[in-house]
Amino acid sequence: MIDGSVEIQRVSFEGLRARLTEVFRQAGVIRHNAGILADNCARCERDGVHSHGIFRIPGYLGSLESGWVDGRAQPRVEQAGDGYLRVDAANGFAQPALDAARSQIEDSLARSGHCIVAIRDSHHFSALWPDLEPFAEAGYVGFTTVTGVAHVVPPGGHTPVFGTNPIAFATPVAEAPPLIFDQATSTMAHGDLQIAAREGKTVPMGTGVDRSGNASDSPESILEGGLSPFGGHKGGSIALMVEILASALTGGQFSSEVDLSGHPGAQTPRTGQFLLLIDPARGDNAAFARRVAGLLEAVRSAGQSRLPGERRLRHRRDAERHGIPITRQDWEALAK
Ligand code: NDP
Ligand code: PYC
Repeated sequence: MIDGSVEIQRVSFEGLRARLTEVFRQAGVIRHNAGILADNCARCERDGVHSHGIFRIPGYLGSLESGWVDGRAQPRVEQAGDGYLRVDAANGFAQPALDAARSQIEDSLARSGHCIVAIRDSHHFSALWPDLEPFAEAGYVGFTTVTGVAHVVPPGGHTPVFGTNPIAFATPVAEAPPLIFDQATSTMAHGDLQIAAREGKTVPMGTGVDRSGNASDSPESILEGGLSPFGGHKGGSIALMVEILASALTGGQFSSEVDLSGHPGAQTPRTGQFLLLIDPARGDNAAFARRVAGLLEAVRSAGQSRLPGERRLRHRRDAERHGIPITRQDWEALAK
């Protein structure tokens, strides 16, 4: 199909994952971890989360090629208490670190009905929903958050301190896919700001500030200055909480401590990730998923026409039927 001057083709999920696995392998990532990263990236592309799909490949490669992240890292999992795991990602990616803890997480959930996972010295460069979705499909409520590179100024400020610090929450819903929301705690994800700059667009006033702390609608100026937290001081407090959970509690670096300057091309944040998983049906609460379904129905009846995750799942259904749309240029670039 020709869309304007851009030629779009449809590729299968398996085809895209295989090509991405090869990309990570060529960049020196061990096979197991390459498969995990490729799967994650292909899921984002399939679900229309373009700010965290193949758009991110140059950033992954820049970090790998500059030696900033270790594609061969072997995570270490420590049982820190009942239902409490600490994971040292050893300067590798966060998703393989989470995978390394998976069997102990499942044991904790079966035994205690909850699990806290504190991952440190990890790089997370993707969306968070893929980390939670399998747990929510298995019946667990989940919350996760990560810190990033300091791109966000505190409320009223002029100097970036926080990362775009996303938070994601997932819950089972009776007779429906899990409900998952996954959002930056900044007005906009940094990836979307980069895309707006690339496309020559302006952004709404309030999105961020220029280098001097003045409000700006120019993505280029905000890239030099900083994004604002969403929702003024309330979002600022949530971004602060993320720094405390995903960095202070895990033992990872704060966003403001991440120094990419010695690694040209590196983009991935070397920080931490916090996860909390709970079995909601424990303690005679078997009605949980049914009650959540009822609550969502009330929200719809009250007039909310779009619930979080619905757009993403619509993209997924379309991709499952017709293939994942990708420009020929991107597809060929991945092959190189
Ligand atoms: P969006 O603002 O696009 O969406 C946030 C959430 O709200 C999604 O769950 C979305 O569902 C939902 N949503 C969007 N619009 C509506 C609406 N009108 N009504 C109801 N629900 C809605 O996300 P962000 O730009 O803040 O973040 C995008 C991605 O970037 C996230 O996946 C995040 O994890 C990732 N990110 C990762 C970072 C990292 O350090 N690794 C840092 C920052 C962001 P739906 O998906 O269905 O549209
Ligand atoms: O889009 O803000 C972002 C982001 C930072 C790290 C990964 N994604």
